[in-house]
Amino acid sequence: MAITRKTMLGFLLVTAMLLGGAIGAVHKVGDSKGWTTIGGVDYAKWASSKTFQAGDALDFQYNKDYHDVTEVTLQDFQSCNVSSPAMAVYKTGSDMVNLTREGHYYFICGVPGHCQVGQKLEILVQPSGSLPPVSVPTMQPVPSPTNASTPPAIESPPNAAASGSSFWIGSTLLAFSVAAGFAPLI
Ligand SMILES: [Cu+2]
Repeated sequence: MAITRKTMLGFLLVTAMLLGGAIGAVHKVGDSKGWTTIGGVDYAKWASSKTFQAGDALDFQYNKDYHDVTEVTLQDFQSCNVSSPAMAVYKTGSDMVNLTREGHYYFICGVPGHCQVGQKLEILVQPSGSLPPVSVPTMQPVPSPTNASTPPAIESPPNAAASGSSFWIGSTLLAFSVAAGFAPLI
């Protein structure tokens, strides 16, 4: 019982750590307004209100008939230039862009005129904690659950005490019922 609980606790801790490190946060660009030219969304302000880490993702939600997501260089970002080959273009209207590395990312809308009116997003991605390589985080969480699982071993005595007391109560009840059963005979 105690071993099963410890094993499960350790497994959950490791899983949580791996998920936390591998998947990261998803940031919906522009929040409820999405990726648009409508409503004068200030994407620089939006970005400055967030913290981006390697492993996070950007969720671009937009009408694909009117917009796209074009990843460009700093130079093309500053000049709103969509004519040179882009680093990446997303067009589905619901695009998840994984921020796999730290550093700057630059996105603009490739539809003429949209970048100029503010549909442009610069992201600075911070390193994800102190665990950049994939193989290291899988090794490091292992000692923690072992340490963390030491306290739960204390749970065993209370369980034993509980089952002991219930046995005692059971015996007492049995004794009473036996006594009650024999009472008429006495
Ligand atoms: Cu657009």
